[in-house]
Amino acid sequence: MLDELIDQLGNATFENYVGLESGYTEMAFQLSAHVLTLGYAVMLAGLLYFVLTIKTVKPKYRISSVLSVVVMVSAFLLLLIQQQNWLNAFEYDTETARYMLEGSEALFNNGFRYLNWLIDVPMLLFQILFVVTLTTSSFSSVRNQFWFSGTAMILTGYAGQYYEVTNPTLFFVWGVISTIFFFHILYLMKKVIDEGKEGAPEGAQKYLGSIWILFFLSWMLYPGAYLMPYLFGMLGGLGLEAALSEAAVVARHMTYTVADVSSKVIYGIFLTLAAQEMSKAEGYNWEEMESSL
Ligand code: RET
Repeated sequence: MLDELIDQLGNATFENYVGLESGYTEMAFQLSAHVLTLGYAVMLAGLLYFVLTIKTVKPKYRISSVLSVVVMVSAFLLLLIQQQNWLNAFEYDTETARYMLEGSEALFNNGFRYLNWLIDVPMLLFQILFVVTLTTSSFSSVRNQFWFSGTAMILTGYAGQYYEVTNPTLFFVWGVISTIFFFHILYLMKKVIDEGKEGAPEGAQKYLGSIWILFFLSWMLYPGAYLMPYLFGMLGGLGLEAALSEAAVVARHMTYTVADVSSKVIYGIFLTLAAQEMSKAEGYNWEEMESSL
């Protein structure tokens, strides 16, 4: 069955294979559409939060909020397009009562996400450098390494995702190369946070501790979503064919959305909270300034 589908769909991602083979029930299709919509709606709400709270921190910490604004705008636009891509890829067929690939304008591809990461990953990594004070590492060296490994991780993953159905070996080889860069990022981030905690006020230290846990868990979700067809295939015990199910597709959309909201919005909010604590400790107390107006 799979071979026949591969002839028709080539390097398309597995969402299309499900769309051609069995199609999506109303519930799976709408749940996906709604989760994708929630994703970009949260980015617009986050945009307002970061603009409105910018003055609650000392000017030297404000670049962090500015970078969150950049992340929100880019994510809003690309996630909106990602959702449109989902809506345009499948058509409702009254005979089977399924959304099918047949007759659609374009195939579905998660590539918009990857392009969004190309902007957002370096921004999210740079952001923390404007909040913490590094004790031993050099700012520009960490920044350059963040940029290099962040970009390399995404580009190799982007190449790999085209092969998730047609060539599992290539899919995994690109995935492993990408993971090496990912581990480098995790290592650097742990170092940055540990250094940042030294000398930071107690309240800020607590937030920095939470930021590490949030960072680790939310960034781990992305490789999980990349592997989703294989995770479902293993659960089914039948390899890739068993994974061609709408459950795996919905799970991937949900995982990406939870990851996006956590790694961009909640992370940015925690950085703002840490910067507020630091500002207060340095004599910049927004709440008191407000009440004296
Ligand atoms: C890929 C390919 C498979 C291996 C690994 C990956 C990691 C992706 C990550 C993405 C993070 C994105 C963020 C976006 C926020 O805007 C590329 C899926 C390890 C960690 C944080």
